[in-house]
Amino acid sequence: MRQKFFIFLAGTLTPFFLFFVAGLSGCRQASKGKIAFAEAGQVEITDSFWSPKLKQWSTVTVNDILDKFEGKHPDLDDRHKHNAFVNFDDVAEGKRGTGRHAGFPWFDGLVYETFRGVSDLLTQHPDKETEKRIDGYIDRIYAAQQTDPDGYINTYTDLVEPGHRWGDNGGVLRFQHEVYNAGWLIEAGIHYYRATGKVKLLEAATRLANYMCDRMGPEPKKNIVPSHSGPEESMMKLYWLYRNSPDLKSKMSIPVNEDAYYSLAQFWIENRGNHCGYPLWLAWGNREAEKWIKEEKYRDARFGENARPSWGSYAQDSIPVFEQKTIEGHAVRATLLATGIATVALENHSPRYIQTVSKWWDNMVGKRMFVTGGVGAIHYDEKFGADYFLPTDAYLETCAAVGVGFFSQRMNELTGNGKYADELERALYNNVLTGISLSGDKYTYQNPLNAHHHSRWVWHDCPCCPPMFLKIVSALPEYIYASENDKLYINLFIGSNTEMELGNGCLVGVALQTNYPWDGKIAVNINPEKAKEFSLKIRIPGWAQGVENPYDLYRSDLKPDITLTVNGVPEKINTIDGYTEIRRIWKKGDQVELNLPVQPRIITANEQVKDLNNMLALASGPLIYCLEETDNPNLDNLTADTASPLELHYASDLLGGVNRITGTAIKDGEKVTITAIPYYAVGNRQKGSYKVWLPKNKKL
Ligand code: FUB
Ligand code: ZN
Repeated sequence: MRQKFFIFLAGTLTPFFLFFVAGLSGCRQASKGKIAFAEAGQVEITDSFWSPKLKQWSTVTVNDILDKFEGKHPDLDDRHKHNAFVNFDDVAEGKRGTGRHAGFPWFDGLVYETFRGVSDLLTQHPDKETEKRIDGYIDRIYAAQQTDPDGYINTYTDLVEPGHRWGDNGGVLRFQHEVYNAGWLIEAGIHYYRATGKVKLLEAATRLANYMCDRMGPEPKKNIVPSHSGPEESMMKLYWLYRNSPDLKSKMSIPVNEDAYYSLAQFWIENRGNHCGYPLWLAWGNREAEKWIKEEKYRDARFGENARPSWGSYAQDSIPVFEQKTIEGHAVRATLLATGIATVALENHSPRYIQTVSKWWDNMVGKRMFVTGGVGAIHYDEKFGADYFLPTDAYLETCAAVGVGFFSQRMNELTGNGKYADELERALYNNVLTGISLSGDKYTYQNPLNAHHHSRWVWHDCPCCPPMFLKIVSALPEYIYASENDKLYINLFIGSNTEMELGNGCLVGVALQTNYPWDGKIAVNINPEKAKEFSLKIRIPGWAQGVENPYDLYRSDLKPDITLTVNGVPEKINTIDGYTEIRRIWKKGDQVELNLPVQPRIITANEQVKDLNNMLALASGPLIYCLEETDNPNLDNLTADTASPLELHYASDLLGGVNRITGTAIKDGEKVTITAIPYYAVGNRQKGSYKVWLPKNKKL
C-alpha cells in the first residue's frame, strides 16, 4: 500500500517533495565525495526489522533518555537523580562559580547529542509533543547563552571553573570538554533546523562557533584543539549548511562567515601534536599529568609564549595526525577524529588527509576490530590495544562502535568503496544495536564478546552511549542510497524507498523490499520518471562472498552462493570495489532481485590473534551470534562441535522475533544441542553469561 503511494508520489508530487527537502538540506549533499548520499527526509524506512525499532526509539527511548537527563525517571537511584537542564537554568540566572553542577562536564554535550538524534527521528516521525519538549529545552539553553557577552556556553566551566575557559590558566580541557560540547551544540542546531525549520538552536550554535573562530586558530589566536574529537565534523556541516543556503544567514541576528568554520575544522586537525611536549601522560600517569597542567608548568619560557599542554596519545595529540600511522588512544575520540578528518577530506581532497584516514581505517579493521565491529580493547583509558590484541573480555564501548560506523560511512562516501559500508553494517547490526534493550529503555556501555553476569543498566554515571546510539540509528535513512553521476548505489539492505536525481538528470524512484537480516532476498524496484540508461550499483557484502574481513583478520567457512536477477533473468555478478554494476536502459516497474546466503557460517580469527586461537563464532548474514546461558546451561563447559551441521530457524516468539541458530556442542564428553541468538539481543531475558567465541573441541 505504502509502496503504491510512493510510486504515485514519485510520478506526481515530486517537484514539491524535492523542493521541501532541498530547502532544509545542505549539510551533506554539498560534500564532494565520490558518492553522494540521499538526504534525511528523502528516504522512508518501511521494513519489518528497522521500522518498528525506529518507532519505538522515537517514542519510548527519546522520552526515556530525556527523562533520565532530567533525573525524573522512577527507576533511577539517588545517584542519578540530577537534572542536567538545571545547569542551563543556573547559568541563565547569571550564576557563576557556584561549584555545583549536575553530572560530568560533558553533560551539556550529551544533551545536545540527544537533540541531534531526536531531530533526525522527527524527520521520519514528526511528533508535536516531542518537538514542544525540545523547544522548551532550547529556550533554556538560549537563555543561558544570552548571559554571556561572547556567546560562550559551557555550564560546567561557568559553574565550577569559570577561570578556566577553553583550558585557560591551568584548566584541563581534556576533562572540561568545552570544544566537544560546542561541537555537539552545532550539530544539534543544524539537525533541529533541518527537521523543523526552526533556527533558534542553530543561532545559538552559530554564535558559539563564531566565538571559537575568533578565539582559536593560528597566532595571534590561541592554539586550542578539541581534546575530545567530534567538533571537526560539526564545523564542516555548519560550513556546508551556510554555503549552500546563503539565505539562511539573513535569519540570524549574528554575522555568518562560513569560510571561518571550514578553516577552524582544518586548524583543529592540523594542530594536533603541536604543543609543548608535556605532560607525559602515559609515563607520569593521569593524576601527575593533570597536576602539571593545573600548576601551569607549560608557561615556562622555554616552551614559548603561546604554549599549550599536550592532551596525550589518549586524545590523539602526542604527534601530528599525519605522522600517526595507526589508530590510537581513546576509541571514541579516535574514531570521531578519523570521521572528522574524512569529512574535511570530502571538501579539501588533501592527499595527507586521505592517506591518514585510509591507514587508520586499514589498521583498525585489519588488526584491531572485534568481530562485532566493536573497537577499544583496553579498559584503562577506554582505548585501542596493540595489533591483534582482541581478547574476549575486551571493553568495546557502544560509543566507539558508533564511531566506527560514522568513520566507515564517511570513508564510503569519500571513496565509493563498499568495504567501508561492510564494516558500517557489521558495527551497526552488532555492537551498536546491542547497546539498547528490546524494551528501548535499558542500555550497555561495555560490550565484551564473552561475559559473566552481564546485565543492562537503566542509567549510568556517564550516559554517553544512549545519545550516540540515537545519533547513528536516526541517521540510517541517509546511509542506504547514494549516487555518482549516472550511477545509483544501494548500500544497506533496509526496506525503504526514496527518489534520487542522477547526474544525467534522470529522476528515479527506488524501493527496497526485504526481510533482511532474517533472509537474504532483497528486491529492488526501479521506477525512473522515463526510460533511461544508467547503472545500478548494489553492494555485495564481503561476508556473502566468503571474505569475512578485507584483511583476513577473520575467516568464514561460507560457500558463497549469491544470485542476481533483473526482471527474473539471471544477471552476472562482477564485484568491483564491493559493488556489482548493472547498466541498462531502466524503465518503470523493473525489478532486481538479489539473494545473499544467510545460512549459518562459522567464523575463525587469524592465527595472529592469540586470544582467539582454537575458538569459533557463529554468524548469519550481517549478524554475529552468541550463546546465552539461559539457552545453554553450563556454558563454560561447552566446546564446539564443528562436524555437526548448523541450522537456522525463525522464532517469532523469541526476543521480538529472531532467527536462532542451533547446532551441537560437546559437554562432559556428550553431544548436546546448542542455541545461539543474535548478539544484539543478548541480556534481554535474565542476567547471566554469554559467549560469542566458543572453544573448539580439539578431539573432533
Ligand atoms: O568523554 C565523553 C564521553 O564519555 C566519551 O566519548 C566516552 O568514552 C565517555 O568517557
Ligand atoms: Zn559511550
